[in-house]
Amino acid sequence: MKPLNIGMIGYGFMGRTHSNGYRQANRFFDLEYQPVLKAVCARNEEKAKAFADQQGYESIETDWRKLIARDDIDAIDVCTPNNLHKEISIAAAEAGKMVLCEKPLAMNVAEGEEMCEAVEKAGVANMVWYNYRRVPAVSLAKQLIDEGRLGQVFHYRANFLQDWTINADVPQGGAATWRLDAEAAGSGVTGDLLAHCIDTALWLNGGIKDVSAMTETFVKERVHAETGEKQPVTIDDACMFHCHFDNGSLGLFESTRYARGHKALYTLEVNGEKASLRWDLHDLHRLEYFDHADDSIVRGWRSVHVTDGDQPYMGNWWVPGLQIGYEHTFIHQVADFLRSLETGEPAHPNFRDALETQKVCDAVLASAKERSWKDI
Ligand code: SOE
Repeated sequence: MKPLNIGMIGYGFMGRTHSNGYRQANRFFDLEYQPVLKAVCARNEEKAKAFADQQGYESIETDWRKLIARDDIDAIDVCTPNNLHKEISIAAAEAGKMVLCEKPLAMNVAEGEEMCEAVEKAGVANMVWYNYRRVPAVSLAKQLIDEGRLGQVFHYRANFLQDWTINADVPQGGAATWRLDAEAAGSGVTGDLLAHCIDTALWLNGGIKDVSAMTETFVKERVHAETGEKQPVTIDDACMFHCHFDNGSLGLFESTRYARGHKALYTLEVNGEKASLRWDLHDLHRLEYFDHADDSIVRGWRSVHVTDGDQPYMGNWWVPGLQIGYEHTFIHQVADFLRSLETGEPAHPNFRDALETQKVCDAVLASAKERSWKDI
């Protein structure tokens, strides 16, 4: 086994999902490389220590530049708020480290371009954590589309619905609620939620040509968690857009944090000439599939329980019929990244792929602001 020494920066919810991925990948996939949890970095020493103890990191740092300078680190995992992605990723690449960056890639396209140039110039492996591609049912959707089973695609539809910011007392900023602060997040639901839908859509259905969008900010002012001051809210609380794909199909996307009753409902549907498919994160091991070629008297939506050994990733897990969950998407992403180091074939989505998603996000926000169609 070749060790791959990981240095993680940040220790929030995503830090836990990635750390679990690093620990589990070799237990279920036969791989040449084995991640070693070398160090975690956070400004607060006590919190970094507690995270290191719980997740199994060997050491801590409180200054990310020191972590990047360490000779015993091969790969930097950027799990910070979005406003630090660029600076850390570029510094890591310049130091010759591989970079795994949380989504969205950057605050905007200009930053994303600099990040792509840095990793490409340094020639370091890079990847962005758009994990939903690696839900087995979503990977199966990709396989069915690539096999041509849907025929010409007419419609692509996706939603990502949450309800956790309806209460106007939820603050913005700070460690727990930086996603509500445009200074730290860049945007609201567009970069946080729609970016997932866009990444999956580009992967399943190809490039997007142009977009027309609307956004809304329902709660206009919130207390900032760090200053205690009431400040205007400048993120988008909800965003909808429609678009043309390069393949001629029409896209319809919606995300919000104000859909009472929905906690993390990511759904997608693709309608083709010959067949349709749909998927729902709350029932993530199922792929719904309708094939018009079926005998008409039994034709209907099938609910495929994606747990069989010949379905994506499932041969590495339990026995047919026993399902897996959200955390496994990160384990799959680690396994695919480690495999890419063996084969020399880049893992996806890499920074360049994520820049395409960023372009769509920026165009969506510009379209909403200017109330006009935007080309990508
Ligand atoms: C926001 O609540 C969030 O945690 C996103 O930041 C994640 O990317 C998404 O997968 C779940 O929701």
